[in-house]
Amino acid sequence: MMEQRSDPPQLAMGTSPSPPATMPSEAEPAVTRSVLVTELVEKMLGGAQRPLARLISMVEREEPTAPSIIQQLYPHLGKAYAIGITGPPGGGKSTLVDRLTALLRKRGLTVGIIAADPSSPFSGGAILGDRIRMQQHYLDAGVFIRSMATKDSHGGLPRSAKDVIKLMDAAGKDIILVETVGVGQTELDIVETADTTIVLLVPEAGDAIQTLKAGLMEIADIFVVNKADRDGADRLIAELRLMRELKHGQDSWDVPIIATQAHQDIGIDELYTTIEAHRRFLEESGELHRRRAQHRRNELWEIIEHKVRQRLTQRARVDPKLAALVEQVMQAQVDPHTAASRILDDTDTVQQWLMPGSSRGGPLDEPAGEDERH
Ligand SMILES: Nc1nc2c(ncn2[C@@H]2O[C@H](COP(=O)(O)OP(=O)(O)OP(=O)(O)O)[C@@H](O)[C@H]2O)c(=O)[nH]1
Ligand SMILES: [Mg+2]
Repeated sequence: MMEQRSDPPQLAMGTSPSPPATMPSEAEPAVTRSVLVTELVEKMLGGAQRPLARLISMVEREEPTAPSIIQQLYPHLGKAYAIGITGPPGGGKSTLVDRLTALLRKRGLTVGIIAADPSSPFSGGAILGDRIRMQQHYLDAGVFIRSMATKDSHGGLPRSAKDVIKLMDAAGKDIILVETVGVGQTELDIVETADTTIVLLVPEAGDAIQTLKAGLMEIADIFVVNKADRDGADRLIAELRLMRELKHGQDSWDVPIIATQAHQDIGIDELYTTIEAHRRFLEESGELHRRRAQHRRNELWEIIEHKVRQRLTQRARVDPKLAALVEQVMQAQVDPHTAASRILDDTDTVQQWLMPGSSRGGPLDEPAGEDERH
């Protein structure tokens, strides 16, 4: 499709804070914006790439229209299959994603790629490297690539990644590949997001795995030992097998261990066959349905937590009483537990915080609020 060809910098856009020139301006009336959104969603559902890119940007920036975007595309979800690939920095995740994408395209499947880049000084370089590596896919209208900055320097997925997956799903992508750098706990994000989670390890990481192994077993649906051309690959595979033995019988899915050499395209076919087998296992056992239901429930709590926190921080900015309490905590004059109880026990504050529109007048014009704690 010409549209993507004329708009190649989608990867860079994901991490760039500056909106594309075609974005609605801040001053644009809400009605115009909602008409625009509906139009964009329709075009995106028809498979157009540029509206997809624009909607992703809106969702990523948490614009006021973001919830209505998701609401509109919600009936069109559920066809895509999401595969998460997590592992240490430089392990070969992007190379693997590139090779898997080539394989999927040969089989006539369309692909969405989300590359979560740690917000580190190196990420600029990683994005550039990925762009060069995945050049062939940038020219392919059946592939949509998006890079997103991660929550923190250790990796993990940005909160909006789940919505970006929804957008790609609604846009008709068959398979969505999500690459995240996993260091310790951050892999959990991907488990909460993907249908199949691949944990990629490399021989060099052998020792680090010792400390992580129990956790990794919980996370992985499939282990990939990439850079199998390097020394220590056999040892790593043996260690993983041993871990699996110990866990054997607890689950009906025995986590496969696949050796790959992504840069040489070795092992990719076997990996995809294994992914398909896992998908079949999830579908036939009803586990896919359960997993997705759980993900949706957790996502609901996440959204609520995020909003509650966001509103409270906003409120602390405009409510002098709350701001003063926060300051007292910062100065160690009040302990955080006492302060938290005081906030949560204050009916007026809680009401204003959870339902900002519930009373006339802003928090600052509400002199009655001054003596709410007596
Ligand atoms: N020897 C060897 N090198 C590989 C293999 N797979 C990938 N590489 C190389 O490893 C380097 C890092 O690969 P990437 O695909 O960028 O790794 P990544 O995990 O995406 O890295 P980050 O996204 O920066 O964390 C590149 O130079 C690849 O060519 C492999 O199987 N064997
Ligand atoms: Mg990468």
